[in-house]
Amino acid sequence: MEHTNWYKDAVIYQIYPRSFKDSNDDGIGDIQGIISKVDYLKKLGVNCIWLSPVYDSPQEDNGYDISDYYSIYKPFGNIDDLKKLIGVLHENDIRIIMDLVVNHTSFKHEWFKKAYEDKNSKYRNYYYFKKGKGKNYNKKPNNWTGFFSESTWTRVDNSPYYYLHLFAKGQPDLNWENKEVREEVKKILRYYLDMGIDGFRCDVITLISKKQDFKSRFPKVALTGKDAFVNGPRLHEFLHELYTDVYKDYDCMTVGETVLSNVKEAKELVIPDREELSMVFNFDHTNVDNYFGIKWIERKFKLKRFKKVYARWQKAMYECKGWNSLFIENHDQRRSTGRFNTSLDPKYKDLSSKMLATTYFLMQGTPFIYQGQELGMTNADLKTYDDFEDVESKNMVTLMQNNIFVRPILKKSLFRQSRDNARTPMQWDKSQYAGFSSVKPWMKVNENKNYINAEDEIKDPVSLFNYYKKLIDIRKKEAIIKDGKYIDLNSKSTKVFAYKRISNNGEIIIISNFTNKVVKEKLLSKYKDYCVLLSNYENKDNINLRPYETMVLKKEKQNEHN
Ligand code: ISL
Ligand code: CA
Repeated sequence: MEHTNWYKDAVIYQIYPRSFKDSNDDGIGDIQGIISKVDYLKKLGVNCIWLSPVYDSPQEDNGYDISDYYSIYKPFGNIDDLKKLIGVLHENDIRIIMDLVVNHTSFKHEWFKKAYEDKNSKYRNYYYFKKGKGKNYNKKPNNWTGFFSESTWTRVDNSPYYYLHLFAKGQPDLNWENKEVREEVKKILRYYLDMGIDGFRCDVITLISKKQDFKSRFPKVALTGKDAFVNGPRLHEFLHELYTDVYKDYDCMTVGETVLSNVKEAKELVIPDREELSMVFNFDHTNVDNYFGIKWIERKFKLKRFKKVYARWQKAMYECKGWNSLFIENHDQRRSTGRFNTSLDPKYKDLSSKMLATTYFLMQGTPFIYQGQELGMTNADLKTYDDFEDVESKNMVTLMQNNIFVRPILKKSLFRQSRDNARTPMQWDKSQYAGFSSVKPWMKVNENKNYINAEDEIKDPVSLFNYYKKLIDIRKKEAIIKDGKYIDLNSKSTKVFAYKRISNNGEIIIISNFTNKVVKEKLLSKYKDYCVLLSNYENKDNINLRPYETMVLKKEKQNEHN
């Protein structure tokens, strides 16, 4: 099957089903709810959705813990609903990629249940069970720590054995060394591709291969053992195997969530000849406001650092002909409004959100929009520990309760960084539950639904929503955005982000003021003859940029002037 690389022309909208739209008044979003909003997606102009997990799951990690890959979590609907959704989307020329969570399953998966109960079951080898150390095996097999601030080992009741989980206890890691596990994964892939799914967002795909020594590693502040479980020795081999045995037969795409990978490692996953993944989803730019990639340790945002990260990734991907994703939000990140130097001040909120949107959207790669981002939705109003829903946040609370030394440092950053911030119900209108549901939703609706909601945004011609529509249009019209080379125009400026996209088709300039002050900018006079494709202010000045001003400029072809 020929691969058309359609994903290079895609604008992908991420749906977190639990919080998108409730169709049957139980307070939980569902697939029928998504179907009822396809016209909204169409209006926005996106041409692909990424559906966060809808599979059957005990929801310890909101679906990133799957107990049955072939059925749907009941409150979300059933397989027929999913088929209907695929059909309706396709009729509207919108593709759909699903979340593929195969680094781990849920501990309620049949495979794990059998493995846990019976040491001699063949499923034992689907996971990692290792004997503990010391007298009575009371010590864990090694000192690794996982992503949710706890040991990666949980003991099997009344047994010397422990099982490995890089995430929560309810998310045991699959043993990819076992060929049978890989065959199971291929079966899942084919099942959904044959159903009409257009591709997969591959959850924590850089963790699937582990160094097999299972030795303790030098202790780290977080993620001790990561050199043994990130970008492991057989990662490339496993991905290539999935490609040759499955992906190559479908015109599908794969986007790998490449946690903890640097540019060099990421490139190796997407160089087309290697036949592994279509694109990567990296976090270097979302780590600019923390230290050591640890989100709990806050670091002041510096524009120069932000630009440097983008320049590095843009250059690397262009040169290796790989492909990147462009995003500023997802279900694991706090909202971008109020982040990356943008402002929550009502005077500047919209202006600065448009500015950030323009800046990331027109680079090379496939842009993603996380639900509500197009409305300028803001962080959840989290006040007490009881407000947390997310397993990661709850684990942090336990950690703080057990360790008074870390408490003062972590408390503030927990509220600031909790993943719950991005998971509040979608704000459709001003009604009591924001049009998400007619009953009290599973998570509290943000009070600001009264002035941040889809209904108002759609009506207002200069809203953020309508601005995103224009950005999407520009991407559709201008081939330079897809193919052009990226050139940083003023890497030294601490206030202005400016870059050029250039190809045989011409050039496009993006200039953004990341401050709330007027800034003198030489580039304005340099490009004064270029025409303005889009801006968040009405008339352009050729000397100064106004607070959070952003513009997209294009050099007209010579003959177009005549
Ligand atoms: O959000 C994070 C921690 O603060 C990230 O490190 C996150 O855990 C990492 O990006 C992996 O995320 C993905 O896999 C997790 C799941 O909880 C996330 O929602 C998912 O996006 C385990 O499946
Ligand atoms: Ca529902």
